[in-house]
Amino acid sequence: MLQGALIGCGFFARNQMHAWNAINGAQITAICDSDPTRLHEMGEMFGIDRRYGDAAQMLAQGEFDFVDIATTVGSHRALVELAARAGVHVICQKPFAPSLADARAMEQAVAATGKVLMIHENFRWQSALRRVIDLVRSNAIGAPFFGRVSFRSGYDVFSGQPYLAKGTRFIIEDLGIHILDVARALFGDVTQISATTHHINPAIRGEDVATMLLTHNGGATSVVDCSYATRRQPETFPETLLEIDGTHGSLRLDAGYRLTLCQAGQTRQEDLSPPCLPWAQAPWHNIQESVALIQQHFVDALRAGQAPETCAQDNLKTFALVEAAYLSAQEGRCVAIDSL
Ligand code: NAD
Ligand code: 89V
Repeated sequence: MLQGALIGCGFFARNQMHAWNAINGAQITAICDSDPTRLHEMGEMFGIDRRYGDAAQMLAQGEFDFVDIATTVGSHRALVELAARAGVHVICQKPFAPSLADARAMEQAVAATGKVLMIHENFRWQSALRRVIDLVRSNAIGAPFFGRVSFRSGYDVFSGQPYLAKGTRFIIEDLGIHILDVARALFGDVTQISATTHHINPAIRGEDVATMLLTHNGGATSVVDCSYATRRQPETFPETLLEIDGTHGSLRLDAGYRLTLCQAGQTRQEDLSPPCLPWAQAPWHNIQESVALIQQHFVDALRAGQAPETCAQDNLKTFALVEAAYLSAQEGRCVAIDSL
């Protein structure tokens, strides 16, 4: 049984702790938060007695195989480098880092120890999206030449995550990063990107709408569009909707997790509604299920000695798209990814 320690006992970490409780092959035996109230609440909720206000002190006491970093992005580099010095595997929440240079340094720090750094990039593990990724990868519609990966909502994310309203960057860094990663999972790596952004909600600082055009290595073109300024019915938070055209068919993932697959002249529909795990709550159950799936994937990969799908080396490519999208929107030009 792998022994893990959690750093960061905030809004999202509760999902991670619920998920760890049901993971085969790993358990969380200590927790850390610099905020004593949050540390106490999490410790009581999950019956964890080893509690620390300081991550260095926790790691110095050892006995861990991995750490799960569930803090916001500003602390990721320092905590990942601390974990590297302690010689443990790391699973770290998205966004990877404040900058590409930080992300590259973090990747190198852990790689030098021979341990694994995986970014908790969970959207590609949502069961509805995973079904479509598997279909595309198994050539069910031939070679994809067009894709739209779309997340549009008016849901109030700021009440649960107030920091999202305060940063100069918002939707590409926080949510677009997931949607760009899904585009990579579906269509492969990206050679160039063009982006526009809008700032609609006056109560927040950053951009809340982004529209991105991607050219993929394999030849597909995709549109990745994200909005938290869209008043729509049905409200689809937090669903990612898909339109994919391939040389031999097409796929649509519409609101309500409804899949339509057209192949070989036939049309088939599937209900891809995710399960609502016992500790989950709609509408977040879709994301919560993916947390359980990605954490199991992390443990399975460690035990098999294999690189997890969203290992640091892989997630650097998604993170580069975030940086490139901001550069493109700022300078009004298409950005080649290998120029970063
Ligand atoms: P939060 O602010 O609610 O919680 C972060 C916690 O970390 C706080 O309790 C804070 O006191 C603690 N912390 C910060 N620095 C620390 C340090 N150096 N040592 C110990 N404790 C420290 O944030 P959140 O909303 O839970 O978000 C955390 C991360 O999860 C973010 O990176 C966010 O983007 C990500 N997130 C991911 C998803 C997803 O679906 N993957 C969803 C929501 C949030
Ligand atoms: O997944 C996330 O990173 C969240 C949310 C879904 C609200 O954008 O911050």
